[in-house]
Amino acid sequence: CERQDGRPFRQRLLVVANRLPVSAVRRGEDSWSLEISAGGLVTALLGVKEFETRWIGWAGVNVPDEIGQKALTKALAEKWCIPVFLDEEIVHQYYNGYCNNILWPLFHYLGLPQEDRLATTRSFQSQFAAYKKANQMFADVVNMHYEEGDVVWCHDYHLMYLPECLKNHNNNMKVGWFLHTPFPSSEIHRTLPSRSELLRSVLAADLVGFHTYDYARHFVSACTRILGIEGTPEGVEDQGRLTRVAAFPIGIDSLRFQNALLVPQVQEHIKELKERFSGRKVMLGVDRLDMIKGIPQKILAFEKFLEENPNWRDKVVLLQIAVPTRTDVPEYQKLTSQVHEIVGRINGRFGSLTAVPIHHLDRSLDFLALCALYAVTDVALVTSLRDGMNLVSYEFVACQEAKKGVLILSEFAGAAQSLGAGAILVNPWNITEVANSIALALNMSAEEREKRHQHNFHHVTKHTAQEWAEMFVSELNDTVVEAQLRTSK
Ligand code: ADQ
Repeated sequence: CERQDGRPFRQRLLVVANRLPVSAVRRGEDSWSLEISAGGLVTALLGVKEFETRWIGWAGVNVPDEIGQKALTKALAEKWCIPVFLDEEIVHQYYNGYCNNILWPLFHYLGLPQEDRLATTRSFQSQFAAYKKANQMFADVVNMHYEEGDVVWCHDYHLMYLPECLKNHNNNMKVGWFLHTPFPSSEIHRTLPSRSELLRSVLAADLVGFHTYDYARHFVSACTRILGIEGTPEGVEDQGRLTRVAAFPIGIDSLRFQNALLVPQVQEHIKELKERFSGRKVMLGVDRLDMIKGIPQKILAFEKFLEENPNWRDKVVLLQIAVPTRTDVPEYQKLTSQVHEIVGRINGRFGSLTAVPIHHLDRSLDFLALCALYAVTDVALVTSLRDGMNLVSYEFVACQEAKKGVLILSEFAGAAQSLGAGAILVNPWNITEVANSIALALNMSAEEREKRHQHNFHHVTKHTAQEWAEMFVSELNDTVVEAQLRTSK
């Protein structure tokens, strides 16, 4: 298919997410420096060559003045990014408030905020109003840049009100929405005061996607029970209009990880790590320091393992790399202190003058250092209490062709549905079960490890991030064509 000027036609994909895939730092009144932050979504979409992708989102900085906004808009355009400017008050109410304090814990089964119920109810209303206002601001930017034939792909719980805002403006727009977190059971979702409004808004999209079939099922049940409308094998149907609902499990760019292991600097680092931990098995945890990741539970299980297996005490080390997030929130500060306290106690109990059983780092590692760590690991521990998918488990598998290490994986991570046959699945709340699984993993025969690894490696290398993005967008295109055929009949 060609344009009139003879250039090949590539459909434009407008990816709308709360944050742009760049970090912006102001260098002067009208100058900015930008750094690409390569998260899973960016690498997924970089690999998709059949679309011309534009990103729309918040740059993560407050830019109150027009000169700064103009300069940032210009700088971002070179990275195919379009900013949405949010002021501090909106960010506080919409992002810190409604998104992170209400939707994030609720979707991970941690419930609504408990303290001072009346105050919460009052702030709930203003936070929801700010959420809707912010979503409308995203919609205004999309509308300004939309061209006929574009595909608009909205991402995550920050933008549940966006599909409705977009369709109200232009009902012919092709709109998809994908949730990166779990969608909880309808019994949990129904506790949310704005439960119906959010569901109705998401249903304005043409295609709604989740990581797993279970999350899609929970969403359809919530629509049936809360809105009283019908679920069908394809999705949800309301007054003759179908919203397609389906599972699209995300993947990673596995080749990027495999190739990184060939870089001389990484090989050198692997050699150093092997020497540093020689004679000991390496266990690894890599998480954002968030309640949902089950870090205290993981460390307590490791303590129980050391208690019950004295012969392993000087033969194993747990490396826990935890990137701090939301450091200004008291609950997260409490979590950090709790983790430090448990680690200190265990190192005091089981350490010696020359070695400690747990190395805990409160920081992010760069990509190549992370790959080297994955490669030298014997056992990876992912103990999320709930997790939409969990890409760390995929990244570990991608880096294990040589070692064929064991993955211990929470049954409450979406990844349990794809990597379950190769991993040891655990209930992270059951400390004894996790401790026993550590023993099982460390004592596993080479044949068993090989068999389990091959299963997972096949999955991770076959179902990539690029495939995920292509499948979602092509399903969205097909859904819209089918809907047009249905209405023209
Ligand atoms: P996250 O909750 O951020 O993502 P995850 O899927 O594990 O969780 O992705 C984290 C990413 O950050 C990985 O690429 C990992 O390498 C990186 N990372 C984590 N800790 C790090 C550290 N200490 N140093 C360097 N890098 C680190 C959300 C959902 C997930 C879902 C993804 C994608 O919560 O469930 O899998 O989106 O949809």
